[in-house]
Amino acid sequence: MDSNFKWLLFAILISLTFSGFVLHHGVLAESVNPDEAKQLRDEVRGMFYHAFDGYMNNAFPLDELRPLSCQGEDTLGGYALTLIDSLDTLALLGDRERFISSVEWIGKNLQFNINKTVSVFETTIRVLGGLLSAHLIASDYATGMRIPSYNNELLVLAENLARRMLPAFDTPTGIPFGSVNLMYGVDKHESKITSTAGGGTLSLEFGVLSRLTNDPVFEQVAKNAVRGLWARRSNLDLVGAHINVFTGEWTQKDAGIGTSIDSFYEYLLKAYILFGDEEYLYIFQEAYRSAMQYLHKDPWYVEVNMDSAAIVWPVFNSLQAFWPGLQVLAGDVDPAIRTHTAFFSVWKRYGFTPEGFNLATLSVQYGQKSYPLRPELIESTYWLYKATRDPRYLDAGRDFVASLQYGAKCPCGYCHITDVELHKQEDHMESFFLAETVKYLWLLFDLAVDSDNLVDNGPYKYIFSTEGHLLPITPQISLAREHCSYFGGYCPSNSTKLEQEVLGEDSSNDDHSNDYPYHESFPVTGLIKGLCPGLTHAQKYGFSYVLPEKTDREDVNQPKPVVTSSSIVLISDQTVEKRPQEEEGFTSQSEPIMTISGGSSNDQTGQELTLLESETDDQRSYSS
Ligand code: DMJ
Repeated sequence: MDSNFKWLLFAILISLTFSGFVLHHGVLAESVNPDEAKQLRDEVRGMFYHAFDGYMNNAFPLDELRPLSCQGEDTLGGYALTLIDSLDTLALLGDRERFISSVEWIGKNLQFNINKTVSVFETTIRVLGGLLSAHLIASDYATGMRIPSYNNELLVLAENLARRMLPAFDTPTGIPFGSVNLMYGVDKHESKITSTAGGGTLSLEFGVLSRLTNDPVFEQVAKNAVRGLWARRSNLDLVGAHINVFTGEWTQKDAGIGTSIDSFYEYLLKAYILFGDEEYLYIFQEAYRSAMQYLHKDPWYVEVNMDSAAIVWPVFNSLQAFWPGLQVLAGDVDPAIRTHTAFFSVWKRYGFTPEGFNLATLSVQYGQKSYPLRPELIESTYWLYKATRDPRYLDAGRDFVASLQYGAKCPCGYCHITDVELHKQEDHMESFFLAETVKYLWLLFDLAVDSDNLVDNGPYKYIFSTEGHLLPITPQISLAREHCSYFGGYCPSNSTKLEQEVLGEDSSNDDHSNDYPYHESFPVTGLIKGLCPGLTHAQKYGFSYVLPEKTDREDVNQPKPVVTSSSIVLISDQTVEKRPQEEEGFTSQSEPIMTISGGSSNDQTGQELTLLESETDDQRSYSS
């Protein structure tokens, strides 16, 4: 069969699925109104406590709950994983009492000096991230959840844990081993193969830790890992799924936005927003453009060979569903809406999203029938509701609640669904159900009610880690002064002044040897933190803006850009002193302050549609 014809067939099948969704929607119940939104928010709160109390009463201090048999199991390191993952949800729900008692218990009882080999990725996103976000809440009056007796116990634990993971980064590529023993380091028999998500999703947690401890090592190793991966991208700017951390060879060359890669993309953009580090932005821009060019088959995404862009997997996998949420953060809302609609049509069809749904056969992918309580589609629903306030996202939220309540609720919590066609329950509840799934559902409805919560109406802007943990954009974490001056990044070195000089600080002491050495961390791309007043935005970023809005003034250096559908939105920092740009007509406070054209395209030129039907779950590994 001619490849163009195959592609046409594929496109027709996809549009049939899509139109099926639209028809289905015609018979939906009335849209969620404010009263119902409030009821749903309260119901979600009840869901949280059903699962949290179920865990505390039946499983704690083991890692996770077996919600059917009401028992516990150690699944990661044997350190009360679900409690750590739940801490900031407790704070978000305003449960002072349980937040305090949980933080105190962890501070007194947890220790990582244990002979356990753990996943670097899972330990970072669940445990390190959980500890750091709870620390930042418990130690800060502004959150309304400060614990008077708290004395940085969680930060000390976080640092201790991260140091135990550092040996994993000792590889020729800088990409860490997938697992590390918390007592003895990396075992000599440890596998050298790791996933792209596993090696490239550490920058938020490790970066925050560096900025809280003033020890740059954590931020540096995480960034080196990203560089190690990105340096091995293909000529198409795509990354594969698995790589050998010693040789740097890709052992699995399927490029995609889901399984094994997903949060690599997520952390590029979020690390930029949180830390103001433009190197991440540059990588994100290139990676995103390429993903939209080769992986996006509007509204779906496929997996392709990273070198040839030939389609190898025309499959929706449930981890892809975070992508529309990321696109909202990137300011690329239109494709996000279309993709969310398509992904949600899969949920509507089965009541849950299976791990894999084959876009060519329009059926559940063989061996990928389960729904392990994943949050991704709900997360994107929250972001799209936040961006559009379209009530259809509340309606989707109501469907999520109904499915979980009728299909997944079990005696002591919520059960995994082993088969979305049979709705069979399995005796397991991943900790991310409380860290993410319930959190995003609650936030969705709270947004429709009064948004009086830490995230939407709190003292800071928050970035969600990939595990849903709240990381505030505070001056200490985002190095707000660098944020102030990062508009000046990417300057020729002779026109650069370090921020201390620019901001009028005492620069008489030229000994910068004890400074936090961020300037060191840019040699690869030549990015420099500093201010070079003579450059336009386009020169600074290497991008052209679409139609900068005309102002009365002759200020060509800081044009106020026009939002395009393909853009990066920078979120302003509310906490810093007034910055020069505000005086020059920038939107301030909670409004996005500027956009950068990002470029997206949809290449549908005749690509090979190769179905690898024999590959099953057993042959592919998943990032959590
Ligand atoms: C979580 O651990 C994180 O969201 C991760 O990025 C992907 N897998 C699970 C949720 O599905």
